Amino acid sequence: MLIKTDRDGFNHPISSEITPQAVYRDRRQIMKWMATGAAGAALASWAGRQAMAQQVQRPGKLAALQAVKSGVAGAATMEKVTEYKDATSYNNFYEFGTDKADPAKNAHTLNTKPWTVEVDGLVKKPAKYQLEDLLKLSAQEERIYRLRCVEGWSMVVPWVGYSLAKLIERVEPLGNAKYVEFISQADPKTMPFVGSRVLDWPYTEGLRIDEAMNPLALLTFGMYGEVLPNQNGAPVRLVVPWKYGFKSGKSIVRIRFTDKEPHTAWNKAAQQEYGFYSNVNPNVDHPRWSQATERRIGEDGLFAKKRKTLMFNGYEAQVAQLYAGMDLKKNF
Ligand SMILES: Nc1nc2c(c(=O)[nH]1)N[C@H]1C(S)=C(S)[C@@H](COP(=O)(O)O)O[C@H]1N2
Ligand SMILES: [Mo]
Repeated sequence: MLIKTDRDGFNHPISSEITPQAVYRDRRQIMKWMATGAAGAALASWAGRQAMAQQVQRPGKLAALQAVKSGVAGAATMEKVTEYKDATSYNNFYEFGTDKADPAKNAHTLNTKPWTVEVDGLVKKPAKYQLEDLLKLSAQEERIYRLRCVEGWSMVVPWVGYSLAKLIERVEPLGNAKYVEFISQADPKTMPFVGSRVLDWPYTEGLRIDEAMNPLALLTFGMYGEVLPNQNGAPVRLVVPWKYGFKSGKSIVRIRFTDKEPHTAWNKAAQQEYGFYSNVNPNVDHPRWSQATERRIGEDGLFAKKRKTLMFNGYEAQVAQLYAGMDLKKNF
């Protein structure tokens, strides 16, 4: 099979790779079936990779969001996908409360229609995108990424979206644009905890422009083959898989290009605890706890053995070069 890779590392999937929603199967079932078959080990492992690449069962709760399998390097971890019910009931979305169960309980008030994302600042072509137009800007890809929260839990989710780089290229950043700021919706009428004093609203996050251009940084519209549930940041969020979860802003309404490092919500709330970079790094402790291990939600019970956290959350091969020569203890 021939896949063309362009200079940015994007692979353009051919049509036969488009995953029909109907063929999603449970991975364990397929593995069991393969173990009892007569297939040779090599064939089984090849088939296993194919099977795991499309293991996701569509939950059937929200509108379907068709996607092609991503060809971006590192975009499909082989790990077991977190159950939909776990990924959608244990969340951080402080606009809807600080308890992990709050977003699932409260985020039904979020109003996602209509939704506009303003892209402005140091760009040649600033624009206001209606969600529908943003969705159409590039083909939707499925990417199975780990996401690790700074508090120590992690999950593996089949996200649907496209590289943020596609949008960035479209608006043509000016030469002095060095950073990208992501601003979340802050509507006290529909978000009950906006106005509470835990954070400075709106929730803001930021990336250096070369980080934002890395093909792994995903502008995300869906998960598990469907549009995002409100508690996971509908209708559009970021997923930056090599950074702690809080860098992945939810329900984004504005993307702004700047020449100065943007202030970020968590950095403003606790400067010594949350730096601008916030790369997943098992060797750099949070001031109040170790970051060396993690628990997978839904899978690891409270007393189960924890798993080792990987450098850059396992995406070292794809992103380490962004930080060459930087002291990652200082730039935490
Ligand atoms: N607007 C907004 N975005 C946010 C947050 C938030 O409170 N508000 N929490 C962050 C944190 S701390 C994490 S771990 C992830 C959680 O994403 P998930 O609920 O899809 O797991 O969202 C991030 N994005
Ligand atoms: Mo988090």
